[in-house]
Amino acid sequence: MTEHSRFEANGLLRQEDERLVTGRGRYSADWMIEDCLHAHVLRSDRAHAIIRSIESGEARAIPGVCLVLTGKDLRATGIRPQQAQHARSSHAARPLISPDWYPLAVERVRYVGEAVAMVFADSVDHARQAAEALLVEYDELEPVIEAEAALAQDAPQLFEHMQGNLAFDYRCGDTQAVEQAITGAAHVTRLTVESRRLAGNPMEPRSATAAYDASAGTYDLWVPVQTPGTLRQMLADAWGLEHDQVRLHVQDVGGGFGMRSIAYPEYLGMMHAARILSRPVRWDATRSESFFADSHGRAMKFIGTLALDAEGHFLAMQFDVVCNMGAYLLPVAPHIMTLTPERGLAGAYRTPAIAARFRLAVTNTVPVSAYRGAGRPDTAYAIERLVDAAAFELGMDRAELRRRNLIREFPYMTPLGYCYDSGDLAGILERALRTANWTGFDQRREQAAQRGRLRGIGLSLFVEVAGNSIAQNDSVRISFQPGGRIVLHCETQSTGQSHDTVFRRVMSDALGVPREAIEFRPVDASRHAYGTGSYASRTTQVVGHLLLAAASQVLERARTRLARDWSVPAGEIRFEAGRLGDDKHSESVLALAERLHGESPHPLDVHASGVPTVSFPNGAHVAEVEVDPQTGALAVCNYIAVDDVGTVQNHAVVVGQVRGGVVQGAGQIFGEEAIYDGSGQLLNASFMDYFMPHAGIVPTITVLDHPVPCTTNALGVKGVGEAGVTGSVPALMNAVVDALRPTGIRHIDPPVPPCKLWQAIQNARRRTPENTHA
Ligand code: SMO
Repeated sequence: MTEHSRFEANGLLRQEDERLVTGRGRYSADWMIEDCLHAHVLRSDRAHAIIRSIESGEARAIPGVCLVLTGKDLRATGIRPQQAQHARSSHAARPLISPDWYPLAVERVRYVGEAVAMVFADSVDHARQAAEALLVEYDELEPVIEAEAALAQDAPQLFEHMQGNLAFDYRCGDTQAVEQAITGAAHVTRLTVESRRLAGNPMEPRSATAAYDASAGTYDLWVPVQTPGTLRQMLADAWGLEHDQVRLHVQDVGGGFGMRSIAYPEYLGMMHAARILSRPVRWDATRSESFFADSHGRAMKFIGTLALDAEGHFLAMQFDVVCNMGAYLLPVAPHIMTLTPERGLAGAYRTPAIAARFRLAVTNTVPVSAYRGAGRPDTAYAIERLVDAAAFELGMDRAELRRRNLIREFPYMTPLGYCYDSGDLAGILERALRTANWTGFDQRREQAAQRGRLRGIGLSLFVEVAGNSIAQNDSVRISFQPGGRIVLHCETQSTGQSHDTVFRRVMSDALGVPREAIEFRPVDASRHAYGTGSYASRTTQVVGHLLLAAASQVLERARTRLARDWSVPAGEIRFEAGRLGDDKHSESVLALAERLHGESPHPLDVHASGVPTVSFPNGAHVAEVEVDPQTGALAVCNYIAVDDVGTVQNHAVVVGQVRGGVVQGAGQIFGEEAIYDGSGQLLNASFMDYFMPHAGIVPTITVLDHPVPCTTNALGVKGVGEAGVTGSVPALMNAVVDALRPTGIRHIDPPVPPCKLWQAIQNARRRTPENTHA
C-alpha cells in the first residue's frame, strides 16, 4: 500500500502522522553526511567583559584539531554583521539603532553564552578538549540585566553609539486624544503587568551540518528552519553571495516557535570552516547549550491605563511598554516588539482613542526574538488583565463589561489604522460563556471553598494579527510531472503544522485530483518558488491563497487548450468533479497534463505570486482553576476555547494547534521563566531547573470552531498557530487572580509556581485586603 492509502485506510487524521510516529521522521541531527569534522563552540562565561586576548597555542596542539576560529578571524574575512531593520524606523521618536551583530564576539562579550570561538576537529571530544584549552583573558565590566535598569541613568552601557541602552523609542496612536480622555474620564484603571522572559525549548536541540562545493561555489546546509527563504537570504547576504549559492536541506523540524528563523552564529562559522577546510562540518547543541544559543522570547512589561465613562464604556487605552531585547537586536525582534502589538492593540473593543510607547532596551542577556505568538500573548495579557481590573474596580461582571464595549460591526478600523476584516466577537463570547457555564460559577466556587480550595474563573477575549509580515512577496509554482504527479513548490517549512496534509487537500479539491497524485515541496534547492516561510500563523493564508490562485491559472490554461483541441469556445467548457468538458467532451486535469508532456515547458505549469495580507484570528477562552492555599498548588479544572480562525481547512489540525498553544501558554503560568542573577548568569539552563509544560497541566480542553471567513484571502482562513497561546495566558491569569480575590490580592504576574502563590497568599493575609499587590 502507498503511504497515502494507508493514511486513508487507517483513518489517520494527518498525512504526516504515520511517518512521524513510526520513527521515520528525519530531523537535522538525523542527516548523516560522510566525512564530517565536528565543531564545538566556546561561549562566554561572563555577562559583560572586554576580550583582552585569546591564546590558542595549546588548543591547536591537540590531535585532530583542524581550525580554531575567533571573532577577529571571522571579521577579517569581510563577513557582514547582521542588523535588525524596522519598517517605520523614521516615524519613531528616535530611530532604531541596531548594533553590528557578528557571529563570534569581537573585542567584547555582552552575555553569558555569547559565542567567542569555534573549534573544528576530527571528533566531538577533540573539539571540546581544544575549546577548553583556549585561554581567554577578560577584563570584566559591570552587567545590566533588567530593561528598566538598563534605561536608568548611570547604567552600564553596552554600546558606545547607543546612549542609555535605548535601541528604539517607538510611539503609535494619538497621545493627545488619549490624555484628554483620561483627564475627563469618570474612572481610570491602571495596571502594570509583566510577561517574563522565556527560553523556548523545541523538542529538537539545534543541529547543523555545512558543506562547501568548491567547483560550484555553493554551500549546502542541513539545518532546522521554519523560514528557509529568509534564512538562505540572510546567510548569503552575510557572505556577499548570490542567494542561489546557499542550498538548504530540511525534512522535519522538531518545533519552530519563531526560534528557527535566525541566521545563528554557528551556521556562519561553519560555512567558513567548511570552505577553508574543504570538509563538511557538523555541530550538535546540547540541551543546556540551547538555553544560551537559541533566542529567548517575551520579556515585555506593559504599564496600562484604561479610561471609562460612568456606564463602563471605554474612552481610551494607553500602554507604556518596556522590552528587554537582550544584548543584540535580532533581525525581526524590533518589529515583533512594536508593530505586532500595535496591530492588535485595540483587542476586541471599540475604544475611540489608543496610544502606546515602546522602549526597546539592550541588556547583558540572551537576545530575544519571536516565540510562539511573538508579542501577541503579551499584548492580549496586558489588555485583558486591564479590562478585568477595571471590572473589579467598578464592581461589574467581567463578561458584562466586555459585552458593553465589544466591536460588533465588521470591517472595523482600529484607531491605530488597522482593519479587522471580519468576525463575530459577540457570538464567540456568548458561546464561550454558555459552554463554560459562567453564570453557574458561584456555586462551584462555594463547593470548592468547602473543600478548602480557592476557585477562580477567567475570561479572555482577544484579537490577534496573523500573517504579520515583513515580506514583500511570496510565490508558489505548480509543476506537472510524468506519471500523473503534481508537485507544489513553495518556501515554507512545517515545524509541525501539517502543511503536507492541508496543502495537498487544498490542491486536490481545487483541481479535482487525488491527494496521492500531489507532492508538496516546502524547501527547494532549485528555487522554483520563494517565500519568507512559516511564522505568525501565516502559512495557510499566504501559501494557501497563492496555491488557489495557481490552481485557477491551471484550469484557465487547460480550458484554453481544450477549446483549441475540441474547437469549442473556452467559455463553454465547465469544470466539475475534477473533469473539464462540455456536452460532448470530457477530460480530467491529470489526463490532459499527461497528454501534454511532450511540450516544454509543460503548458499547465504555473507560477503565482503576491503580496501577503494580514488577518485577525480571534477567540474567547474561559479557564477555571483551583488554588490550594495550604500548598500554593494550582490546578486547571476546565478550559474552553472558542476560536474564529476563519474557514477551517482541517478540524483535527485546528484542535491540535489550539491545544498545543493553550498548554504552551500554561507553561508560562505554571513556571516557565529564564531566571538571571545580578551577575548575568542564567540560573536555570537545564530541565532540572526550567519548568517545561506538559499535557497534564491542562487536562481537559474543549475546542470549538466558530468560523467567520476571512475576506482578505481566497481560502477564507485567518490562521490558528498562535491562537491557543494568545488566549490562554490572559484567560488563565484572569482565573488565577479571580481565585485569589478572597485573600485581597488584586494582581500577580506569571509564572505562579506553588512557592510564589503560597508566599503571595501568606503576605496578603498579613496585610489589609485593600490595595494589595502580590
Ligand atoms: S513566534 Mo512566530 O514563529 O511568528
